[in-house]
Parts: sequence; C-alpha cells; structure tokens
Amino acid sequence: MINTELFGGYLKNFGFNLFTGVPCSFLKPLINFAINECEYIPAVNEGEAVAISAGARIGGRKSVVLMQNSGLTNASSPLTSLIQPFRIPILGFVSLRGEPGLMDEPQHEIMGEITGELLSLMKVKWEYLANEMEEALKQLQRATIILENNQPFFFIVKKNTFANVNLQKQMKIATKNQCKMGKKAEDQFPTRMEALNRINALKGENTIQLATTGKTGRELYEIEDVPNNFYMVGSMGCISSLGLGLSITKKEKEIIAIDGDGALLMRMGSLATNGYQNPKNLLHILLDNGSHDSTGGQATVSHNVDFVGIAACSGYANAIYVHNLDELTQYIQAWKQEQKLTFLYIKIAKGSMNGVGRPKEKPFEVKERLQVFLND
Ligand SMILES: Cc1ncc(C[n+]2csc(CCOP(=O)(O)OP(=O)(O)O)c2C)c(N)n1
Repeated sequence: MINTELFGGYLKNFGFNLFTGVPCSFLKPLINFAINECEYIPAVNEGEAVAISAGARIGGRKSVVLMQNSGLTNASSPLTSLIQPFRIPILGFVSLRGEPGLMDEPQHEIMGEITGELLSLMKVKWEYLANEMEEALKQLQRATIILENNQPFFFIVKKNTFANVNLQKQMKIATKNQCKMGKKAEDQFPTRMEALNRINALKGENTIQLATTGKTGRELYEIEDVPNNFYMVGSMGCISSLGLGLSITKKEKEIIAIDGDGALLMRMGSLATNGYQNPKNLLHILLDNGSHDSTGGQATVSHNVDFVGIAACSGYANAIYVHNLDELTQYIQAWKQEQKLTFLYIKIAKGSMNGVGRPKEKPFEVKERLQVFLND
C-alpha cells in the first residue's frame, strides 16, 4: 500500500492543491487527505468535477479530479468535448471497482473490464497506479510530463492501493440567499443577440465571458471576438462549473457564465455546488428561450421550472428574474458593484440571427489566448 499522506505531500509538491470529485471507497484515503490538507470541492457529478477542474486549470491552478469508475461515463462528455479539444491538462484518479478476477458488485462488472479501454478510447493517457511509493512517484513524474504537454492524465486505482487517512472534522458552511426577486411584470422577450449585446457592452477590462454550447457562443463570437471570451463548443451543461473553477482561481476577475435552459437543465445540480462555493465574482446568466434552439428549436421543459427559486434555495446570494434589457443592464451593473454570487434569469425569444458563424480559432487557441489575457 501507498502511504497516502506521503503521496499527497508529493502531489502538493508538484503543485496540485485543488481537488474535486465524487467519492469512491477505493479513493477514500486520498479524498480524505484532500479534504484535510488541501482545497476540496465536493462535486455533484463527475462531469461537473471535470469542468470545475478545467476552469481552475485555465486559471492557472493545478487541479485533480477524483471519481469512481462508474462515474467515468458521467464525465465522458466534458472529457471528450472540453478537456481534449481545449487541451486542458487535468490529473485524474479513477478507481477500479469490478476488477476482473476480484469479487465485486454486479453493477461494476462491465466498467471493471473497460475502464482502461474507455480512457484510451477517449484518448486519455493513463496508468494503473503502483501500490508502492517508489514506483508511484516515478509514475507521478511521468504524468507531470504529459500534463506539461497540455494533455490530461489519469491513474486507475485498484483496491487497497492507498493506506487509510482519517477524515478530520469537515466544515459545513450554510450559504443563504439574500435577495430573491421573482416575476413581477410582462416579459420583453428580446432576442439572444440583443441580450448578448447588452451583456457584452458592459464588459470591463477584468471581465471574462463564458458562453454555453451552441448558438450562444456563436452569436457572442459574431458580436465581438476577444481573448476574454470563451466559447464552450461542447460539454453541454458545464459552463457555470467551468466558471466556478475559474472564479475561485482568479478572484480578481469578473466571471460571467452565460447559460441556456437546455444546458442548465442537463446539469442542474451545478446550481447547488455553485451556491455552496459562493464565489462573489461569478455572475450566472440564464437566457431561457424554452427550447433547444441550436438543434432546431425543440421545446425543453423550462416553462415548468422556477430557476430563480432553485438558484435562491441553492444558496446564490442574489437570484433575480429579469423582465427586459434595461433590467439586465441594471442588475449586471449592480453585481459589478456588489460582488455577490448572482443568478440572473431572462426569457428570450426563440430563433437566432441568419447565417451565424462559428469561431474560426480552434478551441485550444481560444483557451490559450484567454490564459494570456488572464496572466496579463
Ligand atoms: C451532451 C450533449 N447533448 C446534446 C448536444 C447537442 N446540442 C448542442 S446545443 C443543444 C441545445 C442547447 O440548448 P440550450 O442550452 O437551451 O441553448 P439554445 O440552443 O436554446 O441557445 C444541444 C441539444 C450536445 N452538444 N451535448
């Protein structure tokens, strides 16, 4: 077995000090170490963990994701459509439940057989983590070389690899909503372009705009293509999680995550994580057109959902129903003044501009220029 505290110490020496993930009993010692000794963000699902970790890494923090192999499938969308095309070097530890030849529960059987293969299929480099320190340290050194090349690297962790670490007393902070404002008037239903124009017009030299999958990113690109824009072409539902990772890493920046109703519904648990972490410098704006507009306008179930209420009871300091463009401007300005985790909800019209383009820069180029901007 590996002495987990020693191994965790090496990870820290290599600069890895932000951990996020969903627990697995095989990884319990490493997760306990991360909670005791580092910063650990409990994620609601493994895909969210990957996106948080990616945001932190873009912001310059070396981040680690921890997950059971049954959660690797939850993470496959952001691994293949965020981490790979944007070339974000995150380090992962995934457990090997259901290892062939060992007794385990039936639900782990298939993943036990295919964990390594699945990582390889997703073009993620990996190794089985050795269960003795000298070899594990060499592996860690090899992993850092791959990470330095802007590629992700995962360790597959077999049963009884890590020696026990007791969990010290955990903090539980109650984050409370301070301002919830529901619908009070008629909706103006601006177009997405009009809403994005308002948001973009208010951006300052410290503002980063993160745009969700589909037409939102494409329209923002049409309005203005600047290094402080990030178009999340894939990983639907992960925009605010990426924003969370970035906002806790770059506290001096204003991070605006622009979401869609289909995307937010896909990973709505992220509201709870954001609310708990409560980064002041994160503004989460939901443009709700009641549809998957980018794929042809198929209706979502957003008409049935009280997003403002959910954001408020998830701990967002401010959760505000915005009825029109002037209010949108007003509440973005208020957030800039106040600096509190804020959720703005606005209903927009379906449809988008004709002939909307697509970013010409490759995803990794968009990331690289954002990193240059962040480090200026
Ligand atoms: C995991 C995943 N599922 C499906 C898609 C296909 N897809 C791309 S954009 C989109 C619609 C997004 O809807 P919404 O977030 O409401 O934004 P809108 O298109 O309405 O602006 C879908 C379904 C995808 N990219 N990723």
